[in-house]
Amino acid sequence: MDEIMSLVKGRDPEQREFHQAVQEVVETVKPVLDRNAAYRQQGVLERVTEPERVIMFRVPWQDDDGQVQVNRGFRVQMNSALGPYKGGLRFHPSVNLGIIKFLAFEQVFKNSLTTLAMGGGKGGSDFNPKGRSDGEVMRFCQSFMGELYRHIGPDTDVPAGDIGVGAREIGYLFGMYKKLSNEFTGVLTGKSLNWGGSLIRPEATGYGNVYFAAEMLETQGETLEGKSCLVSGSGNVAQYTTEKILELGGKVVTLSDSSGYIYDEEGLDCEKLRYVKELKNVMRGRIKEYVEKYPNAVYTAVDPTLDHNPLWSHPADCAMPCATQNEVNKVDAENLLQGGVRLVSEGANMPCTPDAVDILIDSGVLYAPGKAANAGGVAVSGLEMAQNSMRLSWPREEVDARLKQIMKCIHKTCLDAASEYGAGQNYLVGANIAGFIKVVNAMLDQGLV
Ligand code: NDP
Ligand code: 2IT
Repeated sequence: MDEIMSLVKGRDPEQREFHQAVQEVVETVKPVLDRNAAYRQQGVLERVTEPERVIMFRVPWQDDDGQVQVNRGFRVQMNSALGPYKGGLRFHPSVNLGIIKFLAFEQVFKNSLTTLAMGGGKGGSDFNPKGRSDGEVMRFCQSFMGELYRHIGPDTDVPAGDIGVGAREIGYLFGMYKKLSNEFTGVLTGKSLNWGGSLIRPEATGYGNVYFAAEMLETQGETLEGKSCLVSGSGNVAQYTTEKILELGGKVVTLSDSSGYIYDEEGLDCEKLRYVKELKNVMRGRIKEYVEKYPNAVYTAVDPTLDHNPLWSHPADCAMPCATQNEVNKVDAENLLQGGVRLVSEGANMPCTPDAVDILIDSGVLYAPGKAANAGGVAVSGLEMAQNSMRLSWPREEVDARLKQIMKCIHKTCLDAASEYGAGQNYLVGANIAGFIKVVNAMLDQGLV
């Protein structure tokens, strides 16, 4: 294990988030390698931690003042053992190769858990869409696709959204792909409904996260009814996590963005959530505006130099981090326990730091890692691909029922794998082991490629 970590770190010393994601998987799959000598002989860890292909490219575009801007584009095609590369695109100024590699690595095991035939990949850019006009976003997306189109395709690599990439960006990206390739195909998921999108795809990550949390609670004979929840973020995943919690009778008291968070002691309701969707998706505003509309709520600006985020200090039963990686650290985890939290389900990718995860699991919290809990998004992307191939679209109830079934199945798969390897109800161990075994067995079947 030390050998593989020093290999990975030695190759790319600056890619901290990638090391973090690899370390977690390598540690938890050790018993799998101990049981099967072929894995070690065939160098599966060395192979699975090295992307099949990395594409980096210049993205030049012109802003509204006529100034030339240059961003960097990425697509990491991590693993295609189970199907075409599949995974989102992130547009955020913090994006670099290490971040995209960590996300692509997580995606491989997540996609493996979904039961669908999808390999893993991820892409994006350090472009910051915040404050940019629709015209600027369109020109950026067109330039980005001007290079990306030659590397993707419905049977090769199918990107989707992630932070900073929603329905608007997918539309501009799709338009340019169609023009360049002269083909109308299911090359992207998260498309709008009237030209190839799937019902429930916008909702899928958040709904799936809550379905997974409900499954975990059911093992204790409990439900979400009456439970108070801390939710972070206010984008796609946070909005639909909130919507499903409310539908199941739970209470959501916080939402956030990168500047701060709101605490609404009365809890959000459908009307307040409708306002948040309008504020974030249409007006593209900030979460602090919530308290102007609902003055009983309190906004707290978060000082990034603080050693913790006060959002996680409020008393609650459940926490669903839905913003970004490493947003819950050791101090936050201690504060969650102090506040009575008994369930943490990761809507975001790797939102808890490794020491936070240890604290939560050691104290018996029901903890669901992102690669299991947020797999509903990519699962419904897989269902969008299936519908596109058939040139048919399924009704809302059918997609939702399939999503629910897939989340139930992932939950069971995690528990079965954890129990087979003597890890009790440890969902982290279960998700990593089950996701890993399926991928590496497919790799071994397909030879050294
Ligand atoms: P959105 O862009 O819709 O929303 C992101 C939210 O997180 C915003 O509220 C944003 O605030 C906040 N945020 C982003 N970066 C930071 C940061 N550095 N610090 C604090 N807050 C931040 O993205 P999504 O909701 O789609 O994605 C959220 C998370 O869920 C990500 O980890 C993503 O990888 C993961 N995910 C998304 C899936 C999907 O289908 N969309 C599927 C599975 C996982 P601000 O406006 O200030 O930037
Ligand atoms: O992290 C993720 O799973 C996503 N951003 C969704 C990927 C997808 O292809 O739908």
